[in-house]
Amino acid sequence: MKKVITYGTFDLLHTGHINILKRAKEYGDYLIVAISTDEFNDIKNKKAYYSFEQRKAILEAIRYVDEVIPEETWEQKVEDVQKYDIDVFVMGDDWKGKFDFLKEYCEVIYLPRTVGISTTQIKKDLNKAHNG
Ligand code: C2G
Repeated sequence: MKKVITYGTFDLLHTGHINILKRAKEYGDYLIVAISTDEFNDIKNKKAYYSFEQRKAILEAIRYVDEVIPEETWEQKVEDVQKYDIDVFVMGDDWKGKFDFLKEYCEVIYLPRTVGISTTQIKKDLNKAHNG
């Protein structure tokens, strides 16, 4: 069984997230998503609208996702790839090159981001609509 892993916050789920999950799954038979905990989001300076539990439940409902694990540190990726016997690591290309150190453990793929959508933009648009 070919196993794929990807990492992220996946807050306010949108089609950019769905696209990368769908495409990541195409590289194997089993997709693990390591979703950032609220504590790790603090380290990433990201404030998610949904809690870890909510974001985890939402991801587990997606047909392309087979398993969701917590992402708690930047350093856990090598351990995860070995522990879960991962063949392919996939990330959006805003991360291009950042995880090439994983190439000695698995295939590393950076996929083009979906243009025109982001959680940050959604929040901005909603604030504008609400505050006029
Ligand atoms: N993404 C995308 N297109 C978008 C928005 C996001 O392809 N329009 C991808 C990102 O490139 C990433 C994934 O969706 O691969 C999740 O995005 P985020 O939740 O923003 O994740 P990020 O904060 O980049 O966290 O250790 C890695 C980090 O946890 C990645």
